[in-house]
Amino acid sequence: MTLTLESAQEIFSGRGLPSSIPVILAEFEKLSLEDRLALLWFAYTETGRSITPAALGAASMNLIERLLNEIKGMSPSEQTKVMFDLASRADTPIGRSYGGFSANIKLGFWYQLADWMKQGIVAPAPADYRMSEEANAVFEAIKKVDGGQQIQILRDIVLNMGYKDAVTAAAAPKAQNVVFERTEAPITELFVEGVTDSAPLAYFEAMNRDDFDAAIALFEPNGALQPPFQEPIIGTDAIAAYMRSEAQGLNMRPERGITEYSTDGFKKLKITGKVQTPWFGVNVAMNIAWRFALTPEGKIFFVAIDMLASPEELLNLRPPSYK
Ligand code: ECH
Repeated sequence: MTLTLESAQEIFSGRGLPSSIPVILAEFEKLSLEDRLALLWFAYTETGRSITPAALGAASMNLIERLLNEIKGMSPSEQTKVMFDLASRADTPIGRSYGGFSANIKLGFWYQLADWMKQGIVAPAPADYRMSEEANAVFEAIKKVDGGQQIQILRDIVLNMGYKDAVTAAAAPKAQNVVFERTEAPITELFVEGVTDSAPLAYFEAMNRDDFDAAIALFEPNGALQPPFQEPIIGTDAIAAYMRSEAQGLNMRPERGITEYSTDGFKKLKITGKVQTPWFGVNVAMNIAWRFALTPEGKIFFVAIDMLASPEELLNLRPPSYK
């Protein structure tokens, strides 16, 4: 039996705690628009996760400067309407532009608005707004998960805002990747307990240098990468494009791993560790698992990236029968 994409997706799966993120996101979707925006404001300003603005290369925001200035020049009620329209995914010119932004541009857009809201330049969240009971329950659930999961929730919500259809997606400008300037030296000379295979180690080192060509060279041509809560991205061209847009400036600190062998010569590795996003730098360490399938020649056939449900999961490497 040889490994397929479907069977690779199953490796080491079902051995961890289920994530509460999809549940929280589904509950969030049921809230009124007022509640959603208020909740985001509280989650962003009160959970104490601070964004490191230095990470955001000045050049990148030029791409949306016109749009941001347009919003800045609006009356407070028009500004509020823009935010409501984005949250409700309304078909408006701004909603369409936003729908075509890359992930980091969407985050940068809201980062700028949040900053202007704090300064009173853009209509702030009404200070006396009282969230519904349901919204409070979602907020409490968000407070209970760790920092890495909190920022993942914020990111998912921001990515799903705005108007999106096939036409908008196809017309989206391709070259609008945010350039993150590394504020800290990338992590090098990794020692990963229990892992001696060169492909995963070379993968982490290349990713920590933003050397995506080197990372891609480690994959099988029809290899696949599956980001957290997403479908796999198949083929080295698609993975390269994804990495250039989404994986810049990440610091990966894999800590330990286990290997399982298949009869067909494939190797399966599960490696856990921490990842920092340039948005939050050292302020937030995400607990991550990578599940690799390597071909008999040592190429990466598949890698899934999972956001772990709790820090204890970092040590949860043994198959159930070993416990
Ligand atoms: C305000 C109120 C009104 C509404 C809104 C507001 C603003 C909200 C703002 C939110 C900003 C949120 C941000 C979140 C950033 C999250 C980043 C995350 C990154 C995770 C990356 C991972 C990487 C994994 C990978 C690995 C690989 O090996 C391969 C590649 C890859 C308050 C105005 C909306 C401003 C900035 C969670 C896990 C490890 C798959 C990429």
